[in-house]
Amino acid sequence: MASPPVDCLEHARDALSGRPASVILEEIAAEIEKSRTLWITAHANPDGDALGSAVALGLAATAMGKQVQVLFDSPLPEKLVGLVPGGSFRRVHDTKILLQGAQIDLFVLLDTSEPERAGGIGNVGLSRARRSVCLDHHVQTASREFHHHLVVTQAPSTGSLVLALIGRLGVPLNREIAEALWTAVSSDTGWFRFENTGAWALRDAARLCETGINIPRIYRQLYEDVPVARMRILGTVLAGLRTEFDGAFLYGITRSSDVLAQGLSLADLDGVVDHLKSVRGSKVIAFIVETGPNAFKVSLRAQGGHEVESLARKLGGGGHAKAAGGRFSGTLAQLLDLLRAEIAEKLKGLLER
Ligand SMILES: [Mn+2]
Repeated sequence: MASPPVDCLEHARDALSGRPASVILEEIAAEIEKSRTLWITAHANPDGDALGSAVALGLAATAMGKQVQVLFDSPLPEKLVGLVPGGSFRRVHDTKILLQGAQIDLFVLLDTSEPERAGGIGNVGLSRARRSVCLDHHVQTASREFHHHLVVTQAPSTGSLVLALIGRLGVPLNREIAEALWTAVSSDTGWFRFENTGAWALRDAARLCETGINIPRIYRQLYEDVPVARMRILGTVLAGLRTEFDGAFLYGITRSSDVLAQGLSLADLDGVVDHLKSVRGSKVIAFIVETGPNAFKVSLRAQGGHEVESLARKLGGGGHAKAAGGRFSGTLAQLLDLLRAEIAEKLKGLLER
């Protein structure tokens, strides 16, 4: 029997080109070394991986004497903002402002390889920068607009790629960089519980831990310290859970108007879908948020041999095999019919057995 592939960057390949990931990482490191001015961003509505990766690389490049701006043009959840140093990123309210001034040397896009997923900054960055790179770990749909792109789908997080990159840049890990990267790796692995938790994620964890970061503080900030209103919303979602296909398809629904009425934002719903995953027998899990009349946001999770990335893609979204999401315009009945049809197809092999 063949032994499983070693779970590390050195054995990984870029999903698009098939070239060794470590070679491309060297090229990206060289690109950063020769740049003086950098813009760094990640996908819109940043999660822990997007924010943590961008801030960590920003801090490292700043330590190298570069002029760095870490930019986001969408609001950031307060929870996450508390995990990175004040002033380590900038919220851009109007991306037109970025079109003024001199060109920059390098644009870095993280945790997505599709510039349009970074809001306005993606395309503005590409047009303003002489050179561009992206590092990502989502199922590849990468355009070839970048001078260097690295998409490693088996990487537990983009933060894991950034950690390796910072190593190649020769920047010593300090506590601030390590905390940002811990935020990245731990949030994408669900605090080292999801299927992307393996030797790679745990080696990263050990390395970051050695800098003396305060892990319980980050845990409390990420997963606890929630407003009681979120618990109430979660309660209504749980009370309304539905199952179909003998429990293999599990879904919960809420309305954004209910969430906002409780003084919460949609970002406060992060993690709810992962909670639903714990139900016995569930294989495909959907958390549906009605965001407006005939408009829905759908978060998807898969267990065991199943995947939801292709389903998310049909909803105009994407993600990972086991965790993905998209949006739907139409009635709830139409959305559920679409999900049922897709899930019936996915479960067919299993049910026939
Ligand atoms: Mn990620």
